[in-house]
Amino acid sequence: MFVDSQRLHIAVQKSGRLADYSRGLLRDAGLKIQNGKNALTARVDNFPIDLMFVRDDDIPTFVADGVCEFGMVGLNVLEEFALDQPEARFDVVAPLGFGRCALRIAAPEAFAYSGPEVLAGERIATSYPRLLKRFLDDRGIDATVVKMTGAVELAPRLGIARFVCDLVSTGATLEANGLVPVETVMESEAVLVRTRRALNPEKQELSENLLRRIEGVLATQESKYIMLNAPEAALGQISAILPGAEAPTIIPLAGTPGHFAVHAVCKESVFWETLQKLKAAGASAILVMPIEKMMM
Ligand code: PRT
Ligand code: ZN
Repeated sequence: MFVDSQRLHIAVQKSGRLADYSRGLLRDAGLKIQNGKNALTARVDNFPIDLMFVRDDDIPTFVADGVCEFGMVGLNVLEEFALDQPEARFDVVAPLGFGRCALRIAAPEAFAYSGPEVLAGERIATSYPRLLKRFLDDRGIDATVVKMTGAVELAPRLGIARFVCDLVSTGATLEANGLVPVETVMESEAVLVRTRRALNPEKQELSENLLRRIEGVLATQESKYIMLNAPEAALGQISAILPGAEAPTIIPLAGTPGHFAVHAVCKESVFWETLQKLKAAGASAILVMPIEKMMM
């Protein structure tokens, strides 16, 4: 693959569960990505950045080798790679909030599972042998790890292993195969990973700009702007309920002494329950608005 050393390179999954989210996040960060879904690379029009579309399994290698300065990949893939290559030079810079799943050990429905010690002497099929081995070693359990590259959930039916250790999101796949999750090996989501290799000053500046933009997008995804009215006596309680808000703005309401408008940026999810609590505390005319852009 030809790599232009003057440009910054971001490795994203070509197709699969992370592909659309990864491109979407970069677009939201203001990168104008040229089209061409089947291409190996795409140029960004408004920055000296190229995207590389690859298998997710190759992303840690590309970033560690410095072929790509950044990558977006599941923490599960990254940690499995890191256990194999402890010298690999990369840092996780930010969790990205998509691709959430958990690597879980599952047992046949009929199995009376009482704790990890029952796994001793058993066979467990997985695509994540190092993560599983670490889990077992940490607990002093000696089991046989059977590596499979896909269709792990079929292993018990095929007689390859009694247990499986696989990624789970909804749990439907396990259930359809008569398996129940019994242990969580790790929680995972997509992360932004960055090479530890030194960058030249221009690339360094660009990469900081990119990071600030991505952080801005991530912050706005959860954040909401809340406006409400409240009597003076309720202001303390209301400020305490507002999720993730620092120092709300409090403005006197014209013509209604003792009443105030409260404006706040909430950096955590605002649920219906939150609104009910605010109302119960004395708030009225509560408005929750999305935030389009934010830079702290
Ligand atoms: O082609 P390439 O190698 O790039 O892709 P891939 O096929 O290896 O990966 P892909 O696209 O399937 O997954 C990419 C990443 O998405 C994973 O590394 C995880 O970080 C994340 N992710 C999130 C998942 C899931 N959720 C998930 N549910 N990856 C896989 N699954 C599979 C799981 O293996 C099982 O087969 O979905 C099934 C279970 O799903 P539920 O909903 O039935 O529980
Ligand atoms: Zn893969």
